[in-house]
Amino acid sequence: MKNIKRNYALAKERYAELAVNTEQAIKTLSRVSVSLQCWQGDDVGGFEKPGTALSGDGIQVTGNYPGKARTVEELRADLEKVFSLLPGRHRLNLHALYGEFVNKPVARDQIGPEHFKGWIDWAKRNHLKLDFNATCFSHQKAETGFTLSSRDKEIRKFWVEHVKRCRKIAALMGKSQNSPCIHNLWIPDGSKDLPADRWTHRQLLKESLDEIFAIKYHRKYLKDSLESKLFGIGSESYVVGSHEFYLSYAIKNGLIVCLDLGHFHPTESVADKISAILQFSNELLLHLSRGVRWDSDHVVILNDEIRSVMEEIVRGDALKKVHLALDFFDASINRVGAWVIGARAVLKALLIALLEPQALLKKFENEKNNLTRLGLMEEAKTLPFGAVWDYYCLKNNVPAEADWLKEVQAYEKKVTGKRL
Ligand code: RNT
Ligand code: ZN
Repeated sequence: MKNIKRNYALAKERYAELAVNTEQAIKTLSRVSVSLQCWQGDDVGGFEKPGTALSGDGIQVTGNYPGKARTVEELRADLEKVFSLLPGRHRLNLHALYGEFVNKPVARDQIGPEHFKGWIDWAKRNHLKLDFNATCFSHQKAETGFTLSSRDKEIRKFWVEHVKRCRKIAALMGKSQNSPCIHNLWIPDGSKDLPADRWTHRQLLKESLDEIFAIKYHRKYLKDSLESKLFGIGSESYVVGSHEFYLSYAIKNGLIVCLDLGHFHPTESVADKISAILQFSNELLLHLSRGVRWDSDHVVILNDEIRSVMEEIVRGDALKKVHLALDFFDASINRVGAWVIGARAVLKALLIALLEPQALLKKFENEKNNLTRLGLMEEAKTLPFGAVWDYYCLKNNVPAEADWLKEVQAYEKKVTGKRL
């Protein structure tokens, strides 16, 4: 602890030489909330039917590390542990299949606020705000590979009703927490092999969305976002809700687009898209994830991609416009630990961006001094941000350095490791 304070004092001096105020960076960081995905705790299982796992249609979880949450109580306990290891105040992102359908299955086109009252109360007690997602996958009515864009009118009607109900639930959450709830919509619709007709499904999706969003809620309570994807398992050749589709739809209708870091070509930069989209939209949602080969949902780590995304947000002074949410699920390692690694990596990346000698970099750029600009960018990579991070953790009474690992291990011994 003595070292943490001493290291911080030295780092603070070093940053000051580059016109960076570490105290200000810490203050800004402490005001940012990241929305944590409930689905990391049980491999996107949910509570519709106890013991069911994510079934195909577009996303997949691999691994069978013991200790996954099996009940609402277990999931909440795990989340409380995770939040206790993160500096700052954050949010919880729920999926519709996580409602409390205790002992009586409820059809997705029948769900209502009553199934989420427990979550709302729990969130209040834990000073957390909620976000929400319709669940248009892991369902018999999604098995053909099409939901909102299905050619079958009955199937479409079912999913339209589901999403309508989800938005209603989300708006209620927003109202009761005094902070808008973001409702994000991702659907798995697409096809494995070459379609002969790419047009009809997109037209049907547009019609379904028009019906869904005809119902208006105050933005104080609900903000709607749409998430595209490049391809999925079983939708390799065609995805109805592509980036162009949703970007166009969102801009035209005043909705928010959600960019998932794992949903683009590997050489495409999501960081570069932020300043483009925000010229035409007031807000953006990011699903922070890590694509590896075919999987778009590996645990987030402090890599170049996440760092450049945070840099872009900070350089554009866009922290109020960009909503940050985690989206990964890994069943092959301790799930609580995976959550913590991803969430802490995001906060670290943001801190590093806040500590960037931005004023100097922009000055050199204006002076066309490109060698110094590049040189300083290189030097900035080895500045002592770790010392600032540890100090920030200490200040927030959460484990600094690698101490969170001990806590996760103790929790495994006492709790998750005992789940059979
Ligand atoms: C799937 C999307 C989507 C899901 C969650 C569970 O590829 O990324 O966001 O991960 O809705
Ligand atoms: Zn996502």
